Amino acid sequence: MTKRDILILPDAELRRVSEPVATVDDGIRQLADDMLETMYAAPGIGLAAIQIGEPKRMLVMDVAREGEDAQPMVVVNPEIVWSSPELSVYQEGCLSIPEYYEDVERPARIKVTFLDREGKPCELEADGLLATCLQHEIDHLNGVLFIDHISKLKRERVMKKFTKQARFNAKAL
Ligand code: K1U
Ligand code: ZN
Repeated sequence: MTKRDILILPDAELRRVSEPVATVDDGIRQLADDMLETMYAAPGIGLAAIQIGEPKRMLVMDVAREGEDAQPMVVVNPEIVWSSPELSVYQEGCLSIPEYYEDVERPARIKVTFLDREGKPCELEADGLLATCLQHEIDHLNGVLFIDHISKLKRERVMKKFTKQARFNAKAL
């Protein structure tokens, strides 16, 4: 397992739409292991492949609470097949937008189909943090970031801050 670098806003790769995974093979399982290693080290509760520069429709998650056993999940080619009309608000963060948190409103419950790390078709009904995290990660597969769900004013402020920081880092190299 290898810890990989996480792309940071405003990296243009984060806006790329990821491609479906054709076959869940050893290469995909290796990538999933690298993603889990990277997510736990960050630390985070989710990670999409594009966040480490791999434009593939796959994500990893672990929403276990502190003190509970780890519950690593590998989710390949996810599709949201149902969303509840009720919404819920959760304060979200993103490993690609470090130290910025904002309330986001999303469907409270969703049903998702996907392939697991063995390539087996699965269906999952999720609520709470699991539903929020799944929607956040599936957005990444479509080049969407959680700041796209907040006000234009707040988004422009964040973009400005991270663009300035990236210019400063590039000069320091
Ligand atoms: O996609 C990502 O960048 C990961 C992101 C997932 C997420 C968090 C909150 C709501 C929706 C989706 C993170 O993991 S941010 C870090 C974080 O939430 C966290 C870090 C340490 C302990 C607990 C949570
Ligand atoms: Zn994110």
